Amino acid sequence: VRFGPRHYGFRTYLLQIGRTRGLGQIERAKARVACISFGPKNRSIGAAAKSQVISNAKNTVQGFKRFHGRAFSDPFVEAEKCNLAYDIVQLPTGLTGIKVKYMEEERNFTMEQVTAMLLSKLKETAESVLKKPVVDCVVSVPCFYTDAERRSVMDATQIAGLNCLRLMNETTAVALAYGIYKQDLPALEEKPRNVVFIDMGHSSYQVSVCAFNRGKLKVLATAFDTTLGGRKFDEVLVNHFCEEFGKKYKLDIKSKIRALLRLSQECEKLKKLMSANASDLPLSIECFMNDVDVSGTMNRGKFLEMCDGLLARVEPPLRSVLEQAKLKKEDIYAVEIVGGATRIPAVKEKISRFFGKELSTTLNADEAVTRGCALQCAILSPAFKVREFSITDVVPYPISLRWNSPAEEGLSDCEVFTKNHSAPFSKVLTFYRKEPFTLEAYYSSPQDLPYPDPAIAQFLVQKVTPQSDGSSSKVKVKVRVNVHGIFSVSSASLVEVLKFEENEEPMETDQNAKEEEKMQVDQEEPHAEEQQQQTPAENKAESEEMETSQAGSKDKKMDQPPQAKKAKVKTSTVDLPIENQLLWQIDREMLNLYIENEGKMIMQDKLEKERNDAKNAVEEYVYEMRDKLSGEYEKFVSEDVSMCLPTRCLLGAALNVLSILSYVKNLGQPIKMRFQESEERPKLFEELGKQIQQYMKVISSFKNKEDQYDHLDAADMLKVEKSTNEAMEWMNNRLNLQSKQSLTVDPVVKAKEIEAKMKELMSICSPIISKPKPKVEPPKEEQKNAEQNGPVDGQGDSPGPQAAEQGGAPLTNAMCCSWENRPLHQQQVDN
Ligand SMILES: *[C@@H]1O[C@H](CO)[C@@H](O)[C@H](O)[C@H]1NC(C)=O
Ligand SMILES: *[C@@H]1O[C@H](CO)[C@@H](O)[C@H](O)[C@H]1NC(C)=O
Ligand SMILES: *[C@@H]1O[C@H](CO)[C@@H](O)[C@H](O)[C@H]1NC(C)=O
Ligand SMILES: *[C@@H]1O[C@H](CO)[C@@H](O)[C@H](O)[C@H]1NC(C)=O
Ligand SMILES: CC(=O)N[C@H]1CO[C@H](CO)[C@@H](O)[C@@H]1O
Repeated sequence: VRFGPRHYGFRTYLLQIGRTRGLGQIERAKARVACISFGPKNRSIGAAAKSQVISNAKNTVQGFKRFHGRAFSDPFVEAEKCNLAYDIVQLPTGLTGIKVKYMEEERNFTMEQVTAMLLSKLKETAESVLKKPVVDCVVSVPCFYTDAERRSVMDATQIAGLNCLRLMNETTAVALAYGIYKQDLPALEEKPRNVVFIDMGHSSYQVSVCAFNRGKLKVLATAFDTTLGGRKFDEVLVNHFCEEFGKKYKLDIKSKIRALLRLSQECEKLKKLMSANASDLPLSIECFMNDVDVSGTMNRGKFLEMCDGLLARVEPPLRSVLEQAKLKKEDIYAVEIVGGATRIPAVKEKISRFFGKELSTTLNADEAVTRGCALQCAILSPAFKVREFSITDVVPYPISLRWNSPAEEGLSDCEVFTKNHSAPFSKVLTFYRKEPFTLEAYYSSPQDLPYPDPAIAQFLVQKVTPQSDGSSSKVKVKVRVNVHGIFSVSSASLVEVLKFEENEEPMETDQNAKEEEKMQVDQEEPHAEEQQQQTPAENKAESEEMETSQAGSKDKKMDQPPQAKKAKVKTSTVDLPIENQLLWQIDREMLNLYIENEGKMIMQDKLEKERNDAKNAVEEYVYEMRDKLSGEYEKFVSEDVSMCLPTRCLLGAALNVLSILSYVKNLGQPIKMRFQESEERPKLFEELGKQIQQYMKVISSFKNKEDQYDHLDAADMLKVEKSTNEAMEWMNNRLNLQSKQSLTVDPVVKAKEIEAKMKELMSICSPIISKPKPKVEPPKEEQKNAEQNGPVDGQGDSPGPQAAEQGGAPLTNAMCCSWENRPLHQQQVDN
């Protein structure tokens, strides 16, 4: 899932296993528009909602991704508020929510709930395409998302009943989509290939530089402008025309949200036209406001002048990634661009000029991110066999811990993850304490943060006690940035020094050996340790362990806390509980409530859809019947049923459509049945007649002692004769009665009965008369037949079943191999 832009919507790829081919194929399912419209009886999600953007403007929400994990008082939210057609509100938690009228009631929804609505719809779409339950997903987010935003998206996936295997940075997803198919990447020991990825989408601009080796990608640096995107370019046009039309037609466009929305839509179209056409282009809207038609013109040159300020913002992130990664322009192998707004010629030109290079567009501009997510999902899912591809990402903002230091009588802090530190990653820190303590995590360079609050969370390490001699205990704390890019204090343990020495159980020695290696770091500095006991606040990063997100290690559950440290000789460790207070975290109880509510809303939509479908069915039925009653059904109508059929307006007012449907069907059904019976009856009687004739012929041939039947048993043939005569009598009788029956009443014999009669006759007669002649000396003709139908020699050229299978699937085998031994060929996926 690309947690994505507004216009191209919420795109999704579904992975399907080609069962017969044993190969994972990426198939594009439906692109979903990230739009939800709330109605009096149901919600519309996706394209259905987009059509209501103007007609139901106040209750149709889109472009809400940016509010995830944001307080209502956030200046960013404040600034966005006036551009929205729908209302946003401050929720009791302080977060931003949306306010809509749904089911005739004012309702406030959290952002997590709104996104969950989209995800639920996606889940449903996926399930109906795959015809099986879908639970796992990979969701992309902008690489600049902070912890609060990431957690908010994670919660949304939970509300939708999905299990998010990984939140993936959009930039990284693009890099994966690029790298996994490349056959010619440098070997592991060679110098990596550096590629810059540039993604300018609807609302933001992200740049990353990645180093590729065979089967491996490492993000070296990322940079971004969180508000530069296609939307800003549209705004320039909108503002221009608001001003121009304001003067020319004396209209205050910004006061009317509908007019503004229509103008925005037109400006977006105009912008796209200008990307392809440099001449003067018109923009005109009929009945725009107060019944006034408006029109104006624009051309690329003029537009570019107006966008000067925006275009100047293209370069800085490019420069930043090179600086951070310590690369020169010559070190860059290729510059790949994706995202809708990179179609703007001036943007492309700026980038190309900066790198002094032609830009590559090997990736699909709109779908590369989703494709990357789909691939990552395949890598993480045990159901697929995909080439190993390891991804190392970077931490975009430095993260520090702060704690109260009793010894120093104040706050101490330490930067645990520097900017562009590898991720996912965990570190173990050691503290010396006598009582529970709190660690406060925060982003340490707030000036770089596109988010107003640098706080991440507070972690209270509980149950810390002094050692038995009263001195400080050693507490090991594990901190990590997980696969989702979310920071946590994942575990803490108290190391107790035991008074006695004892041999460990043999099973544990392996792990102990490792443990001791790490511990030696401490033991090397015994003085320091003593000192630390006096100044308990001292800490140091004692060991660092890289967590690689290996493609091959699907079995490893990355998100699980590491196993508790095993005791080493002379010490034992006790796990300590950690209580965390995350910024803006939804508590479990609320989450459960949201899950329940989403379920209810899904049910309501289903009910409404059923009701609506039934209503349509009634209408369709009634109109079809009306036509036919005066047409082909006319002869079959006994009473004036047409008078009883409800009219369209009656239907409109009908509350219980389902009962109406059954009512009208009761009226219409007999007529329809009579008609259908009268269509089928003659055909079936004809068939039965033919069958009877055939048996009569055999009977007479047998009686004439013809060669062909002289092997048949006389008693059996008597049975055949009896059944055939009986069937003929039955048929004549029914034909006779039916011919006297009026068409306006039910027929004396139904098609089903004729069919049954025929079956009965055949079941008695056919086995008898088709008994094969005993084979004394089979005639030549029969022998030929036997040859053709007999087992086929696999070596031969004859198109036997085996050969057909091979002939039909030479490609299949080739693809199977290629999937298992090397990645899919690009073409296979593009197809
Ligand atoms: C919601 O209901 C309205 C009619 O009540 C219908 O037109 C619309 O298609 C429904 N939306 C969905 C998504 O079923
Ligand atoms: C929605 O939020 C607004 C603003 O906080 C509040 O005034 C209103 O009462 C809330 N409505 C509901 C239905 O909770
Ligand atoms: C550009 O637009 C103008 C005005 O609509 C039109 O006459 C012209 O044919 C277009 N040129 C191209 C290359 O599409
Ligand atoms: C990208 O995602 C990873 C998680 O895989 C996260 O640790 C990292 O901070 C993100 N990187 C950037 C540049 O945002
Ligand atoms: C490991 C690494 O690449 N570190 C770099 C991260 O970015 C800063 C600049 O912001 C560089 O100075 C570091 O060398």
